[in-house]
Amino acid sequence: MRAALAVAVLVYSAVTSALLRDTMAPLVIVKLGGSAITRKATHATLNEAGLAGVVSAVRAAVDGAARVCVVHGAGSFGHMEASEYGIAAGTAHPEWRTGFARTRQQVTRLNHLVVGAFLDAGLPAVGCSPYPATSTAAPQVLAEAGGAALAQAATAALEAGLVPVFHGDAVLDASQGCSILSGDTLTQVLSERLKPTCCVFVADVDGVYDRPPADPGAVLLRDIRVGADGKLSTRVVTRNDHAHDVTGGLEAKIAAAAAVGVATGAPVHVVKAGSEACAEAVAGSLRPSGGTTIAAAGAGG
Ligand code: IP8
Repeated sequence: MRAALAVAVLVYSAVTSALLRDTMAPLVIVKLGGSAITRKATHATLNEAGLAGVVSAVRAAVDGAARVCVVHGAGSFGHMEASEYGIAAGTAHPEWRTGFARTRQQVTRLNHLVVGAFLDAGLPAVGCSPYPATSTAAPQVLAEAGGAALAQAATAALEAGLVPVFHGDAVLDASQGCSILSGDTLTQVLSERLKPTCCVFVADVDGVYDRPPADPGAVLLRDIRVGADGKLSTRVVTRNDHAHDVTGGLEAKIAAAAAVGVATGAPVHVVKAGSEACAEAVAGSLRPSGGTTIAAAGAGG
């Protein structure tokens, strides 16, 4: 009887310490920008090197016991179709249904390729689509049930030891019939509900610059603080170089990153795919050696 009790105590403590270790492992939400994993100017073309850089960072982070939830944008898979049929603005186009379906075909095709790259690296990645479980109440505003469903799907996948891979999508919308739900909004909603250790936006440049990075004299901003009102501590001049981008370009991305920082209190890193800083950030570093860290004013670090 005493031996049985001792065994039970041993099993119980092994199980609780495993659970504790799992819940204490860093949780990182990684947004792969369309500009990092696709060639934005060429229709439906992957940026193989950019994707490979991110896949190896996630592989190393998972090997180091981090839990990683991935979200990716559409890049050259979907923005062009969404733009042609005006899907972000609703159902005014006479053939919006065709445009909605074609946009989804492209983003899910990209999701299939991204998941494939993770699987090839030995990671148990599972594609998770916002449509049809999720809809928006207004553009970029998730219906309450949709936000809860996404967070629940991500949590269940992570608890099962899987790597969920969400993507920006075309969704039905209560205010205008249909809309585009960007990967940045998804990242924001998942971060608010999952409270990650940190959030990482992977880009095709080293971080956020004070002006477009190709402009003479552009300076990389290592730290940006965000006030409770969403105002940034530093002025950032942006320019949208991609006419097809239906979700607002860099300005919208910085706003989403800032909102994540304010809502979660966690640092948000903007790093380049394949860089050392990318590997560090994806592994859960609070202060990677490069890139830009966006954090709420008053947050530690
Ligand atoms: O590239 C857009 O997601 P994003 C998804 O993260 C589309 O803005 C175009 C269907």
